[in-house]
Amino acid sequence: MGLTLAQKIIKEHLVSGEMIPGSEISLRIDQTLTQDATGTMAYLEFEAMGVDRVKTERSVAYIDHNTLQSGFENADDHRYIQSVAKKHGIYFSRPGNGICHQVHLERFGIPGKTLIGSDSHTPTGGGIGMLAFGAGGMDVAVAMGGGAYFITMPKMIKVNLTGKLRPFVTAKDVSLEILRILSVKGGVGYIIEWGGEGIADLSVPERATITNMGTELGATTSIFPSDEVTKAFLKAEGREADYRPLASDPDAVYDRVIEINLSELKPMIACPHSPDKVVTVESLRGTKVDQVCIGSCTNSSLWDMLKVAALLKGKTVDPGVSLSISPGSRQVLSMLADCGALSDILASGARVLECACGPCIGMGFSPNSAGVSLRTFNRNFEGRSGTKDAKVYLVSPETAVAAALTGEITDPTLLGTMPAVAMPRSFRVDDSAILPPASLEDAKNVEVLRGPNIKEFPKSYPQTDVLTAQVALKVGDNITTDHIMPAGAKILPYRSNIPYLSQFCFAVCDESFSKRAKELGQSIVVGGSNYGQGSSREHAALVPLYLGVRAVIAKSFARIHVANLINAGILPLTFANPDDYDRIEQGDTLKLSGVLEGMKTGEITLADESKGISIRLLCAFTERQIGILKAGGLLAYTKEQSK
Ligand code: MIC
Ligand code: SF4
Repeated sequence: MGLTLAQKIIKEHLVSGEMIPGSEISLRIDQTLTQDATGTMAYLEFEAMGVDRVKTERSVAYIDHNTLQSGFENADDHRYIQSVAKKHGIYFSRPGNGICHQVHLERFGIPGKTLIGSDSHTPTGGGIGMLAFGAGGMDVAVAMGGGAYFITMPKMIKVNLTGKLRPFVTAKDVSLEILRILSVKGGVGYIIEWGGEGIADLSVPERATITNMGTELGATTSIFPSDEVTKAFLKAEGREADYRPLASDPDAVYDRVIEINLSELKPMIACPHSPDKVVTVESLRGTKVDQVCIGSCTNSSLWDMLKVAALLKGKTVDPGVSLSISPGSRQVLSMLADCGALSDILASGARVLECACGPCIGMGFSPNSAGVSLRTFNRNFEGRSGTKDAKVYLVSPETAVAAALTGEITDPTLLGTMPAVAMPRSFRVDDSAILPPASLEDAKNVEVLRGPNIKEFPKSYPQTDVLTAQVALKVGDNITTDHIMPAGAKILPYRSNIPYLSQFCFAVCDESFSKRAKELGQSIVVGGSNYGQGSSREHAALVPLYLGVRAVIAKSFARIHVANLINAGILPLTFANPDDYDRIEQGDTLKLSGVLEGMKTGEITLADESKGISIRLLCAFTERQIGILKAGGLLAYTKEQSK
């Protein structure tokens, strides 16, 4: 039986386990990336492991999230990351150089390699044929130290593309279409491989838009083959030597095959507040728009920006709309400047922001009260923009421009003829904003610079056999890590200050949670299905840990978050009968007993002492995970193991 492309790369990198879907495997990791919002914590964890120099082929630290310096915190954290990178063998991409995923694709991504990044959109690398995963900072720290990365062996979905995209219909519309088909839960437990004759016309940045948003499906990762298109992209980056053709075997077997005919696709739009609430743009025609934001790791490539510039050329943004454009990297921005496209953008009245995440993570550009914002980003979770009652829609760059010019949601095909856009054959390569690490010899003298914003890591708790605690919070389905630990300009600077962050934990759902959890001392959170979807931020586990959350009981969990809970030593359990979710109320006192044995047998009984009922809970931990939970988290476990 033939193998899929992902299975081939897994096989090449397999350290332990068997490639049987559902069982735990571990992989050798060739490359890692971090960004600044998760990086500070990841490098503190790396330092705690006591490894001198990274053991990966390439590790890169990017600064792209916390670029608004309204106090010393971000600047201090950036200095810390820069110095720690220099000392330990990590490349450092300076602020302004671009969004991690865009720059990594341009300068470091290599087909067939494995990559993990402390950011959930790391699967962007799948656009170039990498097997790339989003992970918690602690897992990235372990990989930098030479440790393997553990995942559950996924099943395989193949998406077969036929036909050809029509003008004004884009890769983003393909992403939205697959979200419409599969929902934000539909990819959980799967790797999504894209193939079929339709991929031949998709450039690497377009493929990367699609693999980027595979994250919103909950997929383990997404990947495209490495072919002539990949080769041309690498050549344009002056990296043809990194090319390697890769494809799945003709007789590879998939668990599910989905067909999409590109010729039939229409411009699509995701409505508030979930990336899978997808309808056609046409159906919302005429809705008034206050703000349009173009950029983010999903849609900020040169190809996207050149199309935007061509559509804006000679036109002016509607007076009722504020338009922001953030090119994904310095390479993209400088090439826009070189060819004059930047002038077309500026002349239209757009506000050009720096090459960073910016509005996507609420770092400025929050919409007006109850404002309608159309964004080319990948997430529109409630409150993420910084304005709680804003209505954020996700669209392609073409649909974004149509709204910016008309002031309302407009099907871009109504704009007339799509201007011809030519991509250069080679890109402007300037790596001066990527600082290489110190040599082994010099590294000894590099001082790691720590600012006062770096506070202690929260205390963790080895698992006990009995746990009695109150339900401090009960939440519904699809709770995102933006609910658990919000981001945004006001909070993000404190990603290395867990005590400060803890005030905002779950604030989107219940502002009194933080105080209540602290007063309870130890508590349990109850959730619905797909609990913890979205970001890879381990803060969504570390902050609850700090507040005394000892277990989360949910109908089901998102992949990265459940790994982060285990790494933090918090017990994730699921209901054997999902209807039992309805029987528990916030404030109930729950007693878990026989936990240590139950972690092995896979079943733990819970007594709801307030209701006088008992409920069956399930878990499926591997021996390693049991070891981590018993030790009180991955850091404690790693220390124990190295004794
Ligand atoms: C996001 O898009 O939510 C982020 C900010 O990039 C996160 C990482 C973080 O919370 O720092 C992600 O996607 O993992
Ligand atoms: Fe940055 Fe947004 Fe991409 Fe996250 S999704 S990495 S915040 S651009």
